[in-house]
Amino acid sequence: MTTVPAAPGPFPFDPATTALVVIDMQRDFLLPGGFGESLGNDVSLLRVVIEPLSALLAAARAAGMLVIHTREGHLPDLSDCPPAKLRRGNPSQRIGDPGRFGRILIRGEYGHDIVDELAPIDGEVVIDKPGKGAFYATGLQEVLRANGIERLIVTGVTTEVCVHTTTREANDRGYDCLVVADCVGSYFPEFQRVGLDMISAQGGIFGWVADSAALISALTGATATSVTA
Ligand code: C5J
Repeated sequence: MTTVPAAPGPFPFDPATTALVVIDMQRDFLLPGGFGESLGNDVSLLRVVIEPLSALLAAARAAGMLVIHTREGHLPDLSDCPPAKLRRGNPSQRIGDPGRFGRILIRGEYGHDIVDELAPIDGEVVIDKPGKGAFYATGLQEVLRANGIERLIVTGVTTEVCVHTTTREANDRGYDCLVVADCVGSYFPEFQRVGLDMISAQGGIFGWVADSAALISALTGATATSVTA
């Protein structure tokens, strides 16, 4: 067991029973010229996450932790995409439309995949999810159970959407979650700040928040003993 300084208080964890979850670090959200930018967003606000998250990913791998990546997206025929999600808003491009990096948020397309810097390696789990939360309509719960996971370290994008939804889903299922402040990103600075505050408020209503530097230093001295891929 190791402990990381966090808000609202220390977060104790054992790397053997803790998974690093990397949410939706996909080209469609992060690359200049991609879907995220076509919605009028400044993707540099998400891209700042890549460097600290690469360092955290390396530390988690070195500590032998289970690493789980997620990708938001849909089947090519869009049969898993609720019409309400397709209709939402007034974007110049919609899910399934041709984009600069292939059909937008469609499984198998270049833009749907994870950015090169954070590409999964052999043995890591990749969860394809049609919703914002990583538990909805996926096998995530079974993967966690099969690996004896009790706590999650949550990273990725975007803070107030898929990171929040997944953290809330995990919290409701009994997992203690640590959200890593500089390894989650939002297109909206005020949502980033408030999104993080909402997690640790009220004594940690959804979980804990810490910086990657503190987490990496806690991980450096800790090594997982058993992880089933
Ligand atoms: C969004 C996500 N923001 N991964 N997806 O639509 O947060």
